[in-house]
Amino acid sequence: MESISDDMWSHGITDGHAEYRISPDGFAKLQNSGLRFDVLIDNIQAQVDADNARLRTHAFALEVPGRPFYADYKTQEQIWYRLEALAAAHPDTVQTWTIGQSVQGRDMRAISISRDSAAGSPCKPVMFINGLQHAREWINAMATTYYIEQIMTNPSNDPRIDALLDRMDFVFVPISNPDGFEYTWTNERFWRKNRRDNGNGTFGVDLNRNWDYQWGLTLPHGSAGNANPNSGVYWGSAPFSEPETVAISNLLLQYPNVRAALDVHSYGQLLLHPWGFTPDPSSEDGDFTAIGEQMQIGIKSIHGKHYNYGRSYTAIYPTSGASIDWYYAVGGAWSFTFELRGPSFAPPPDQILPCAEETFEAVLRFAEMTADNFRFVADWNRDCKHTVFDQIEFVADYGAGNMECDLNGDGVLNIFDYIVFTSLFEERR
Ligand code: 0X9
Ligand code: ZN
Repeated sequence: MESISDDMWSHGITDGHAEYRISPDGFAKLQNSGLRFDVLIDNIQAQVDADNARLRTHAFALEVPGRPFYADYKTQEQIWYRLEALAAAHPDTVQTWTIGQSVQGRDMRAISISRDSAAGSPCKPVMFINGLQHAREWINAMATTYYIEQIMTNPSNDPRIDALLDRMDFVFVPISNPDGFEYTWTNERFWRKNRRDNGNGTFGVDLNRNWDYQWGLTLPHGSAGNANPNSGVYWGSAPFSEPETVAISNLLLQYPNVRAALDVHSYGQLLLHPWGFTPDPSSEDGDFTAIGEQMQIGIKSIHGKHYNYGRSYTAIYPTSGASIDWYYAVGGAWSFTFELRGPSFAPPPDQILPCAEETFEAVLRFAEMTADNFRFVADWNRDCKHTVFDQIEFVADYGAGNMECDLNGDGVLNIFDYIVFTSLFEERR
Protein backbone atom coordinates (compact mmCIF):
# COMPACT_ATOMS: atom_id res chain seq x y z
CA MET A 1 0.00 0.00 0.00
CA GLU A 2 2.88 2.34 0.75
CA SER A 3 4.05 2.07 -2.86
CA ILE A 4 0.59 3.18 -4.00
CA SER A 5 0.11 6.19 -1.69
CA ASP A 6 2.10 7.94 0.98
CA ASP A 7 -0.96 9.86 2.15
CA MET A 8 -2.53 7.84 4.91
CA TRP A 9 -5.52 9.73 6.33
CA SER A 10 -6.23 7.39 9.23
CA HIS A 11 -3.63 7.71 11.97
CA GLY A 12 -2.51 4.14 11.72
CA ILE A 13 -3.56 0.60 10.99
CA THR A 14 -6.32 -0.69 13.26
CA ASP A 15 -7.44 -4.31 12.91
CA GLY A 16 -5.62 -4.49 9.60
CA HIS A 17 -7.51 -1.47 8.32
CA ALA A 18 -6.20 1.96 7.26
CA GLU A 19 -7.51 4.86 5.18
CA TYR A 20 -5.60 6.44 2.29
CA ARG A 21 -6.10 9.14 -0.28
CA ILE A 22 -5.10 7.78 -3.69
CA SER A 23 -4.88 9.26 -7.16
CA PRO A 24 -6.69 7.79 -10.20
CA ASP A 25 -3.38 6.11 -11.18
CA GLY A 26 -3.03 4.78 -7.68
CA PHE A 27 -6.55 3.39 -7.85
CA ALA A 28 -5.65 1.41 -10.95
CA LYS A 29 -2.63 -0.01 -9.12
CA LEU A 30 -4.77 -0.82 -6.12
CA GLN A 31 -7.23 -2.76 -8.26
CA ASN A 32 -4.36 -4.88 -9.56
CA SER A 33 -2.67 -5.30 -6.22
CA GLY A 34 -4.79 -8.01 -4.69
CA LEU A 35 -5.28 -5.86 -1.56
CA ARG A 36 -8.80 -5.80 -0.14
CA PHE A 37 -10.34 -2.35 -0.05
CA ASP A 38 -13.55 -0.32 0.24
CA VAL A 39 -14.07 3.07 -1.37
CA LEU A 40 -15.09 5.53 1.36
CA ILE A 41 -15.19 8.72 -0.71
CA ASP A 42 -15.47 8.05 -4.40
CA ASN A 43 -14.31 11.45 -5.59
CA ILE A 44 -12.90 13.82 -3.01
CA GLN A 45 -12.11 16.24 -5.83
CA ALA A 46 -15.84 16.71 -6.42
CA GLN A 47 -16.18 17.83 -2.81
CA VAL A 48 -13.21 20.18 -3.19
CA ASP A 49 -14.68 21.61 -6.39
CA ALA A 50 -17.97 22.29 -4.62
CA ASP A 51 -16.13 24.03 -1.76
CA ASN A 52 -14.17 26.11 -4.25
CA ALA A 53 -17.23 27.16 -6.21
CA ARG A 54 -18.94 28.29 -3.01
CA LEU A 55 -15.86 30.07 -1.65
CA ARG A 56 -15.08 31.83 -4.94
CA THR A 57 -18.37 33.71 -4.80
CA HIS A 58 -16.89 35.74 -1.93
CA ALA A 59 -13.27 35.25 -2.84
CA PHE A 60 -11.95 38.75 -2.98
CA ALA A 61 -14.09 40.40 -0.35
CA LEU A 62 -12.05 40.99 2.79
CA GLU A 63 -15.27 41.05 4.72
CA VAL A 64 -18.72 39.91 3.64
CA PRO A 65 -21.37 42.02 5.37
CA GLY A 66 -24.12 39.98 6.92
CA ARG A 67 -22.20 36.74 6.62
CA PRO A 68 -20.75 35.51 9.91
CA PHE A 69 -16.97 35.05 9.76
CA TYR A 70 -17.05 31.46 11.06
CA ALA A 71 -19.74 30.34 8.62
CA ASP A 72 -17.10 29.34 6.07
CA TYR A 73 -13.36 28.93 5.47
CA LYS A 74 -11.26 32.04 4.96
CA THR A 75 -8.08 32.91 3.07
CA GLN A 76 -5.06 34.31 4.93
CA GLU A 77 -5.86 37.81 3.67
CA GLN A 78 -9.35 37.54 5.12
CA ILE A 79 -8.09 36.09 8.41
CA TRP A 80 -5.46 38.80 8.88
CA TYR A 81 -7.86 41.53 7.86
CA ARG A 82 -10.12 40.49 10.72
CA LEU A 83 -7.28 40.04 13.22
CA GLU A 84 -5.74 43.44 12.38
CA ALA A 85 -9.11 45.14 12.76
CA LEU A 86 -9.64 43.51 16.15
CA ALA A 87 -6.10 44.36 17.21
CA ALA A 88 -6.56 48.00 16.19
CA ALA A 89 -9.59 48.17 18.47
CA HIS A 90 -7.51 46.92 21.44
CA PRO A 91 -4.24 48.86 21.19
CA ASP A 92 -3.52 48.62 24.92
CA THR A 93 -3.39 44.85 25.05
CA VAL A 94 -2.79 43.58 21.53
CA GLN A 95 0.22 43.74 19.25
CA THR A 96 0.82 42.26 15.81
CA TRP A 97 4.23 42.04 14.18
CA THR A 98 6.33 40.16 11.63
CA ILE A 99 8.61 37.44 12.97
CA GLY A 100 10.26 36.43 9.71
CA GLN A 101 9.60 35.35 6.15
CA SER A 102 8.57 32.03 4.68
CA VAL A 103 10.60 30.21 2.01
CA GLN A 104 8.74 32.13 -0.70
CA GLY A 105 9.09 35.43 1.16
CA ARG A 106 5.64 35.79 2.71
CA ASP A 107 5.51 37.53 6.06
CA MET A 108 5.13 35.34 9.12
CA ARG A 109 2.92 37.30 11.51
CA ALA A 110 2.48 36.97 15.27
CA ILE A 111 -0.13 38.43 17.57
CA SER A 112 0.08 38.85 21.32
CA ILE A 113 -2.46 39.64 24.01
CA SER A 114 -1.00 40.98 27.21
CA ARG A 115 -2.76 42.94 29.89
CA ASP A 116 -0.49 45.22 31.87
CA SER A 117 -1.96 44.28 35.17
CA ALA A 118 -1.24 45.34 38.70
CA ALA A 119 -2.65 41.98 39.76
CA GLY A 120 -0.12 40.01 37.78
CA SER A 121 3.61 39.60 37.80
CA PRO A 122 5.51 41.46 35.07
CA CYS A 123 6.62 38.02 33.99
CA LYS A 124 3.37 36.19 33.84
CA PRO A 125 3.50 32.75 32.32
CA VAL A 126 2.91 32.82 28.58
CA MET A 127 0.74 30.54 26.50
CA PHE A 128 1.80 30.07 22.89
CA ILE A 129 -0.50 28.76 20.16
CA ASN A 130 0.76 27.64 16.75
CA GLY A 131 -2.11 27.63 14.32
CA LEU A 132 -1.28 26.08 10.98
CA GLN A 133 1.88 24.09 10.35
CA HIS A 134 0.01 21.85 7.93
CA ALA A 135 -1.41 23.69 4.96
CA ARG A 136 -4.46 21.56 4.23
CA GLU A 137 -5.85 21.65 7.78
CA TRP A 138 -7.97 24.72 7.13
CA ILE A 139 -10.16 24.33 10.17
CA ASN A 140 -7.10 24.91 12.40
CA ALA A 141 -6.66 28.49 11.22
CA MET A 142 -10.35 29.18 11.81
CA ALA A 143 -10.28 27.70 15.31
CA THR A 144 -7.08 29.56 16.23
CA THR A 145 -8.62 32.83 15.03
CA TYR A 146 -11.64 32.08 17.18
CA TYR A 147 -9.43 31.51 20.28
CA ILE A 148 -7.63 34.81 19.66
CA GLU A 149 -10.87 36.67 19.21
CA GLN A 150 -12.45 35.24 22.34
CA ILE A 151 -9.47 36.06 24.53
CA MET A 152 -9.03 39.51 23.00
CA THR A 153 -12.64 40.69 23.02
CA ASN A 154 -14.26 38.44 25.65
CA PRO A 155 -17.64 38.98 23.97
CA SER A 156 -19.66 37.24 26.69
CA ASN A 157 -17.80 39.00 29.53
CA ASP A 158 -16.66 35.65 30.84
CA PRO A 159 -15.05 36.22 34.27
CA ARG A 160 -12.70 33.29 33.59
CA ILE A 161 -11.12 35.07 30.64
CA ASP A 162 -10.87 38.28 32.63
CA ALA A 163 -9.13 36.48 35.50
CA LEU A 164 -6.84 34.63 33.14
CA LEU A 165 -5.54 37.83 31.56
CA ASP A 166 -4.39 39.01 34.99
CA ARG A 167 -2.33 35.85 35.31
CA MET A 168 -1.15 35.03 31.83
CA ASP A 169 -0.02 36.46 28.48
CA PHE A 170 -0.78 34.95 25.08
CA VAL A 171 1.21 34.74 21.86
CA PHE A 172 -0.11 33.28 18.60
CA VAL A 173 1.15 32.47 15.14
CA PRO A 174 -2.20 31.73 13.52
CA ILE A 175 -0.80 30.84 10.07
CA SER A 176 2.65 29.33 10.49
CA ASN A 177 2.82 27.89 6.95
CA PRO A 178 1.68 30.79 4.74
CA ASP A 179 3.13 29.43 1.47
CA GLY A 180 1.58 26.01 1.88
CA PHE A 181 -1.73 27.54 2.90
CA GLU A 182 -1.77 29.74 -0.19
CA TYR A 183 -0.98 26.73 -2.35
CA THR A 184 -3.98 24.82 -0.97
CA TRP A 185 -6.23 27.67 -2.13
CA THR A 186 -4.70 28.04 -5.57
CA ASN A 187 -3.35 24.64 -6.64
CA GLU A 188 -3.76 21.59 -4.47
CA ARG A 189 -6.34 21.45 -1.66
CA PHE A 190 -4.59 18.62 0.23
CA TRP A 191 -1.01 19.93 0.21
CA ARG A 192 0.53 19.47 3.67
CA LYS A 193 4.13 20.77 3.71
CA ASN A 194 5.70 24.17 3.12
CA ARG A 195 6.80 25.10 -0.42
CA ARG A 196 10.57 24.62 -0.28
CA ASP A 197 12.00 23.80 -3.70
CA ASN A 198 13.98 20.68 -2.84
CA GLY A 199 15.96 21.00 -6.07
CA ASN A 200 15.22 17.54 -7.44
CA GLY A 201 11.80 18.26 -8.84
CA THR A 202 10.10 17.84 -5.47
CA PHE A 203 8.68 20.48 -3.18
CA GLY A 204 8.06 20.91 0.49
CA VAL A 205 9.33 20.07 3.95
CA ASP A 206 6.96 18.87 6.67
CA LEU A 207 7.41 21.68 9.21
CA ASN A 208 6.22 19.36 11.96
CA ARG A 209 9.20 17.08 11.36
CA ASN A 210 11.78 19.87 11.10
CA TRP A 211 12.17 20.95 14.75
CA ASP A 212 15.58 20.61 16.34
CA TYR A 213 14.83 18.05 19.00
CA GLN A 214 15.30 14.34 18.28
CA TRP A 215 15.22 15.28 14.61
CA GLY A 216 15.63 12.70 11.87
CA LEU A 217 15.09 9.53 13.87
CA THR A 218 13.89 6.53 11.96
CA LEU A 219 10.83 5.37 13.86
CA PRO A 220 8.41 2.53 13.13
CA HIS A 221 5.55 4.25 11.31
CA GLY A 222 4.96 5.52 7.77
CA SER A 223 4.04 8.98 9.12
CA ALA A 224 6.91 9.27 11.60
CA GLY A 225 9.04 11.34 9.23
CA ASN A 226 11.69 10.51 6.66
CA ALA A 227 14.58 11.68 4.50
CA ASN A 228 12.83 11.32 1.13
CA PRO A 229 12.09 14.83 -0.22
CA ASN A 230 9.11 13.50 -2.12
CA SER A 231 7.45 12.23 1.03
CA GLY A 232 4.60 14.09 2.74
CA VAL A 233 6.54 13.81 5.99
CA TYR A 234 9.99 14.82 4.65
CA TRP A 235 11.95 16.18 7.60
CA GLY A 236 14.16 18.58 5.61
CA SER A 237 17.89 18.70 4.91
CA ALA A 238 18.78 19.58 8.52
CA PRO A 239 17.00 20.43 11.77
CA PHE A 240 15.53 23.93 11.48
CA SER A 241 16.45 24.07 7.79
CA GLU A 242 13.19 25.97 7.16
CA PRO A 243 12.71 29.69 7.81
CA GLU A 244 9.21 29.03 9.18
CA THR A 245 10.38 26.78 12.02
CA VAL A 246 13.34 29.10 12.67
CA ALA A 247 11.07 32.14 12.99
CA ILE A 248 8.65 30.41 15.35
CA SER A 249 11.32 28.87 17.57
CA ASN A 250 13.17 32.21 17.78
CA LEU A 251 9.93 33.88 18.79
CA LEU A 252 9.48 31.39 21.61
CA LEU A 253 13.04 31.79 22.81
CA GLN A 254 12.38 35.52 23.26
CA TYR A 255 9.88 34.67 26.01
CA PRO A 256 11.54 33.12 29.05
CA ASN A 257 8.16 32.18 30.51
CA VAL A 258 6.39 30.17 27.86
CA ARG A 259 4.79 27.54 30.06
CA ALA A 260 2.02 26.27 27.81
CA ALA A 261 2.37 25.62 24.10
CA LEU A 262 -0.32 24.32 21.83
CA ASP A 263 -0.06 23.10 18.23
CA VAL A 264 -3.37 23.05 16.41
CA HIS A 265 -3.85 20.24 13.86
CA SER A 266 -6.58 18.16 12.34
CA TYR A 267 -8.13 15.71 12.25
CA GLY A 268 -9.00 12.94 14.70
CA GLN A 269 -10.42 14.49 17.91
CA LEU A 270 -7.25 13.92 19.93
CA LEU A 271 -5.34 15.79 22.66
CA LEU A 272 -1.71 14.67 22.38
CA HIS A 273 1.16 15.38 24.74
CA PRO A 274 4.90 14.50 24.76
CA TRP A 275 6.63 12.53 23.75
CA GLY A 276 6.34 11.98 20.04
CA PHE A 277 9.81 10.44 19.64
CA THR A 278 9.61 7.75 22.31
CA PRO A 279 6.88 5.68 23.97
CA ASP A 280 8.46 6.37 27.37
CA PRO A 281 6.55 8.72 29.68
CA SER A 282 7.91 12.22 30.12
CA SER A 283 8.80 13.30 33.65
CA GLU A 284 5.51 15.22 33.88
CA ASP A 285 3.29 12.52 32.45
CA GLY A 286 1.00 12.82 35.49
CA ASP A 287 0.45 16.54 34.89
CA PHE A 288 -0.24 15.93 31.20
CA THR A 289 -2.75 13.23 32.05
CA ALA A 290 -4.54 15.53 34.51
CA ILE A 291 -4.73 18.33 31.93
CA GLY A 292 -5.81 15.94 29.18
CA GLU A 293 -8.60 14.60 31.36
CA GLN A 294 -9.86 18.10 32.23
CA MET A 295 -9.76 19.13 28.59
CA GLN A 296 -11.65 16.01 27.56
CA ILE A 297 -14.38 16.73 30.13
CA GLY A 298 -14.53 20.39 29.10
CA ILE A 299 -14.89 19.59 25.41
CA LYS A 300 -17.66 17.10 26.04
CA SER A 301 -19.58 19.70 28.09
CA ILE A 302 -19.92 22.03 25.08
CA HIS A 303 -21.35 19.91 22.24
CA GLY A 304 -21.04 16.36 23.58
CA LYS A 305 -18.04 15.35 21.43
CA HIS A 306 -15.51 12.83 22.66
CA TYR A 307 -11.79 13.61 22.28
CA ASN A 308 -9.17 11.09 23.38
CA TYR A 309 -6.01 12.19 25.13
CA GLY A 310 -2.65 10.51 25.55
CA ARG A 311 1.02 10.36 24.73
CA SER A 312 1.60 11.33 21.17
CA TYR A 313 3.74 8.27 20.33
CA THR A 314 1.01 5.81 21.19
CA ALA A 315 -2.20 7.85 20.94
CA ILE A 316 -1.45 8.80 17.33
CA TYR A 317 1.93 7.56 16.07
CA PRO A 318 5.69 8.03 16.57
CA THR A 319 7.12 11.31 15.25
CA SER A 320 10.61 12.77 15.23
CA GLY A 321 11.31 16.48 15.05
CA ALA A 322 7.71 17.42 15.88
CA SER A 323 7.16 20.79 17.49
CA ILE A 324 5.58 19.75 20.78
CA ASP A 325 8.63 17.74 21.76
CA TRP A 326 10.77 20.86 21.21
CA TYR A 327 8.31 23.12 23.08
CA TYR A 328 8.59 20.80 26.05
CA ALA A 329 12.26 19.76 25.99
CA VAL A 330 13.88 23.01 24.83
CA GLY A 331 11.17 25.63 25.41
CA GLY A 332 10.34 24.40 28.90
CA ALA A 333 6.59 24.53 28.22
CA TRP A 334 3.88 22.00 28.86
CA SER A 335 2.75 21.15 25.37
CA PHE A 336 -0.15 19.61 23.52
CA THR A 337 -1.17 18.93 19.96
CA PHE A 338 -4.90 19.13 19.28
CA GLU A 339 -6.33 17.14 16.43
CA LEU A 340 -9.64 18.85 15.72
CA ARG A 341 -12.80 17.51 14.14
CA GLY A 342 -12.95 15.87 10.72
CA PRO A 343 -14.21 14.04 8.87
CA SER A 344 -11.35 14.39 6.37
CA PHE A 345 -9.20 17.49 5.96
CA ALA A 346 -12.22 19.31 4.51
CA PRO A 347 -14.96 19.20 7.13
CA PRO A 348 -18.25 20.81 6.05
CA PRO A 349 -18.16 24.49 7.02
CA ASP A 350 -20.93 24.04 9.57
CA GLN A 351 -18.35 22.19 11.68
CA ILE A 352 -16.10 25.23 12.07
CA LEU A 353 -17.91 27.07 14.83
CA PRO A 354 -18.86 24.11 17.07
CA CYS A 355 -15.33 22.73 16.71
CA ALA A 356 -13.81 26.08 17.69
CA GLU A 357 -16.21 26.51 20.60
CA GLU A 358 -15.60 23.10 22.15
CA THR A 359 -11.83 23.23 21.81
CA PHE A 360 -11.71 26.77 23.17
CA GLU A 361 -13.01 25.31 26.43
CA ALA A 362 -9.96 23.00 26.35
CA VAL A 363 -7.65 25.97 25.67
CA LEU A 364 -9.07 27.74 28.72
CA ARG A 365 -8.60 24.74 30.95
CA PHE A 366 -5.03 24.20 29.73
CA ALA A 367 -4.28 27.89 30.36
CA GLU A 368 -5.85 27.89 33.82
CA MET A 369 -4.04 24.76 34.95
CA THR A 370 -0.78 26.24 33.70
CA ALA A 371 -1.39 29.56 35.46
CA ASP A 372 -2.20 27.71 38.69
CA ASN A 373 1.07 25.87 38.49
CA PHE A 374 3.44 28.68 37.49
CA ARG A 375 2.52 31.62 39.63
CA PHE A 376 5.96 33.14 39.94
CA VAL A 377 5.32 34.17 43.55
CA ALA A 378 8.88 33.18 44.36
CA ASP A 379 10.37 35.36 41.62
CA TRP A 380 10.97 37.90 44.32
CA ASN A 381 13.18 40.31 42.37
CA ARG A 382 10.83 40.12 39.35
CA ASP A 383 13.48 39.24 36.80
CA CYS A 384 11.38 36.32 35.52
CA LYS A 385 13.93 33.75 36.64
CA HIS A 386 14.23 31.54 39.69
CA THR A 387 17.67 32.04 41.14
CA VAL A 388 19.38 32.35 44.47
CA PHE A 389 18.98 36.12 44.12
CA ASP A 390 15.26 35.71 44.78
CA GLN A 391 16.12 34.11 48.13
CA ILE A 392 18.61 36.84 48.95
CA GLU A 393 16.10 39.59 48.14
CA PHE A 394 13.36 37.90 50.12
CA VAL A 395 15.58 37.57 53.18
CA ALA A 396 16.59 41.23 52.85
CA ASP A 397 12.96 42.41 52.59
CA TYR A 398 11.94 40.12 55.40
CA GLY A 399 14.76 41.42 57.59
CA ALA A 400 13.69 44.99 56.82
CA GLY A 401 10.16 44.22 58.00
CA ASN A 402 8.57 44.59 54.55
CA MET A 403 4.98 43.35 54.98
CA GLU A 404 4.94 42.09 51.37
CA CYS A 405 6.74 39.14 52.93
CA ASP A 406 3.67 38.22 54.98
CA LEU A 407 3.00 35.35 52.63
CA ASN A 408 0.56 33.48 54.88
CA GLY A 409 -1.38 36.70 55.35
CA ASP A 410 -1.69 36.50 59.14
CA GLY A 411 -0.56 40.09 59.71
CA VAL A 412 2.76 39.23 61.32
CA LEU A 413 6.15 38.50 59.85
CA ASN A 414 7.63 35.32 61.21
CA ILE A 415 9.33 32.08 60.36
CA PHE A 416 6.12 30.68 58.83
CA ASP A 417 6.29 33.27 56.06
CA TYR A 418 9.82 32.21 55.36
CA ILE A 419 8.71 28.57 55.20
CA VAL A 420 5.97 29.49 52.70
CA PHE A 421 8.50 31.32 50.56
CA THR A 422 10.95 28.42 50.66
CA SER A 423 8.33 25.90 49.62
CA LEU A 424 7.09 28.12 46.77
CA PHE A 425 10.65 28.58 45.64
CA GLU A 426 11.29 24.86 45.71
CA GLU A 427 8.19 24.24 43.64
CA ARG A 428 9.48 26.98 41.31
CA ARG A 429 6.28 28.96 41.82
O1 0X9 B 1 1.63 14.05 11.90
C1 0X9 B 1 1.50 15.12 12.50
O2 0X9 B 1 2.34 16.01 12.44
C2 0X9 B 1 0.26 15.36 13.35
N1 0X9 B 1 -0.90 14.78 12.75
S1 0X9 B 1 -1.52 15.42 11.40
O3 0X9 B 1 -2.58 14.54 10.92
N2 0X9 B 1 -2.19 16.79 11.75
O4 0X9 B 1 -0.48 15.63 10.46
C3 0X9 B 1 0.46 14.68 14.68
C4 0X9 B 1 1.71 15.02 15.39
C5 0X9 B 1 1.71 14.37 16.72
N3 0X9 B 1 3.02 14.25 17.25
C6 0X9 B 1 3.55 15.23 18.01
N4 0X9 B 1 2.91 16.33 18.15
N5 0X9 B 1 4.69 14.96 18.60
ZN1 ZN C 1 -1.27 18.54 11.13
